[in-house]
Amino acid sequence: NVTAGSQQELIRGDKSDLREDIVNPHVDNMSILLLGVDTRPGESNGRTDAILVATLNQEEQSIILTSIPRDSRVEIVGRGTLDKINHAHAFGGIDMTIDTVEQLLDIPIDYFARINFQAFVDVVDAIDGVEIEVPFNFEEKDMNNDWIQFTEGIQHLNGEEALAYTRMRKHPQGGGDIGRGQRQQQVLEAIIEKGTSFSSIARFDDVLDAIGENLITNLSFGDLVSLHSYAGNLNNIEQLQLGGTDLMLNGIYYYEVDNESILDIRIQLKQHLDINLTDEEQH
Ligand code: C30
Repeated sequence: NVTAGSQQELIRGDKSDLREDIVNPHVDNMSILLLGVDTRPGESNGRTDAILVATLNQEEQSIILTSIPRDSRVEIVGRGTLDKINHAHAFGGIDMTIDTVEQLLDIPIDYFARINFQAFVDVVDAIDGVEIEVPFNFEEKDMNNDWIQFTEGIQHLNGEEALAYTRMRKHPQGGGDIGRGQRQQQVLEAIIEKGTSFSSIARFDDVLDAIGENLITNLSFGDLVSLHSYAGNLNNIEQLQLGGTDLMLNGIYYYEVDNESILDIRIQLKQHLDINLTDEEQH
């Protein structure tokens, strides 16, 4: 089994506790937790500032990208406390993050891919950049703290530019962290669509080699190859956001996720994964 990036097994093993059988990425509907961490070269662990769940439906050939705001106040599974969801990664790594996301959305998380800044830059550069519709003029810093200027309109972004675009949070028109989550979805969609344009598996192998330890995943190389061909027949990518409100508690900012929105997203994702709804969800 050829490895992709750095392989990491989960403590729970290959199968989510919410699954009867192991999921085969070549034929089954499945979910992938995509995590972007803010580690700079030489640093370990880091904070999961980008948290997205991708669900894939084989029959429809569709993907839903659900963005989970990093400040969402949820129960951290294994600690039993209400805290920001991105603290799960600091306390218990990917395992605790997956358990927490599974409880929040009530769906199995079958696979994960965690990347840092450098891997993100490498992925985007490996596909020769992405086309992004920039909504307004702004500037943001790159990894070396140099300013990058963004101009409204459809722009071609290289890896460094795409990273700065997905990090931008403080511009008055940018919608804060929620707007940032939408920009991450926008860029991910562009990556997935563009990713289909490089067809050679050898090239794909080079890309993964370059990313090396900056990508940590429990997907095998074969799984990634099958995802790549899946992307080639893709009909539709939909984006969902968790609704909620700002909350200040003891001087700390949280995003209080709206219960109706959670219920609504659970239903949509279960239907997309072809998982039975609970009695409550059916009514
Ligand atoms: C089939 C499919 C769907 C996938 C196949 C699998 C693969 C390989 C997919 C590849 C793509 C993946 C896995 C993507 C993961 C998700 C994404 C979109 C990641 C994006 C980039 C990334 C690696 C991490 C995200 C980093 C983010 C959003 C922010 C970190 C601000 C501080 C205090 C200030 C600071 C200020 C800014 C920009 N910064 O950046 O700078 O730490 O952000 O908000 O914490 O910091 O606030 O005030 O000090 O300057 O304003 P940050 P901050």
